[in-house]
Amino acid sequence: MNSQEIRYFKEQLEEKLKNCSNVFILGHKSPDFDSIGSCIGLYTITSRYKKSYIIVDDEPSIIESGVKRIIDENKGKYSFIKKAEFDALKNKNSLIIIADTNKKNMICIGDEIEDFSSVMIIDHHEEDDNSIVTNDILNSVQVSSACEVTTRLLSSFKIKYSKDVANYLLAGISLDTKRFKRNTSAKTHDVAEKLIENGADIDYVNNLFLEEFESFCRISNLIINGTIIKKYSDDNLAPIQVSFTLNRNNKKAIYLKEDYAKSADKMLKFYGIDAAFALGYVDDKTIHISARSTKKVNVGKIMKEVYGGGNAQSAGGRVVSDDIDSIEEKLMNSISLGISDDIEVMDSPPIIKVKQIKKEKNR
Ligand SMILES: [Mn+2]
Repeated sequence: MNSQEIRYFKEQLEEKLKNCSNVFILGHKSPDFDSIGSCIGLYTITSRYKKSYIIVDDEPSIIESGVKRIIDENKGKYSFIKKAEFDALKNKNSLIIIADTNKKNMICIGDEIEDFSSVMIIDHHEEDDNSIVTNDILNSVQVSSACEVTTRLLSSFKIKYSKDVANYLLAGISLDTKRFKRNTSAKTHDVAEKLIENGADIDYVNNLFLEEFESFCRISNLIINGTIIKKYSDDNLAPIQVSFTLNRNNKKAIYLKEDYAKSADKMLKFYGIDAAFALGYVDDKTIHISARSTKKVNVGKIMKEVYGGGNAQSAGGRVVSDDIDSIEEKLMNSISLGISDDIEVMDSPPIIKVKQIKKEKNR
């Protein structure tokens, strides 16, 4: 990506910013540091011209903690909106800018992107049949990250940005280069140098990574220390698999509310579970339950029975109790409520434990 391409794109962007009614910036689903950093960097440019919004439609409880911290720290500063708010604010003169992806299936607005005449993309990923068609795309797989491109755009606009913005952009580059170990060109270092000159702080970036790692450890610890998987069906070929995650080695252990949500989410994603429940304490007396499912099980119905509510695929609940076993039992006994009538619940379903690495006896 040479300077001429950056300059050309800058001119196109400037032109579109003058003519549009408002601006919507979005990255890919399940935002990472590169996605959120480039969105914020782009917002810094576009908000000087027109009212701008950043669309993040993911449920806050399952957004990775470092990214969530960036969003939470900036709630008042940038206009973060959900897809539903976008639907209310969009019009035919809106400018849509997509960062860190070029695929329709990776963005929360999906095929609706085709309804807009002004769509611009800043990316560093391969294009394919699912890519959004637009002339205004600044994309090269040679480039480290969307944040690298965004930083170059900021320089070409000669826009001064805050230390915070510099931090987020550096975090994005740091993530996608695995700390400057891959996809790193002289230009990447050049851009990083500019960010550091603008106040980016390596300690802040390292802390963001550390926070993500600590969250990963807590969630793994919760899952490994006591997830059981039950199968429900009268047809052994395709049983419905439901997981129950609870720290069985320390039932009084306290986790963050989002740890339960993320645990349930990970069970669906990595274990191919149809419905996942995670429960445990959020303080010394309150039990929190998070429930996630695919289309086969209505967890909202189940949670309505068990101290909570929600929709078919995402629900939760809270109860003050010192008897977590009975809460889990009630949950297990209510499963049939969320499973369609043509599937029977087996009398004594087999239980599988998520594998736990055995502790070495001799050290
Ligand atoms: Mn990226």
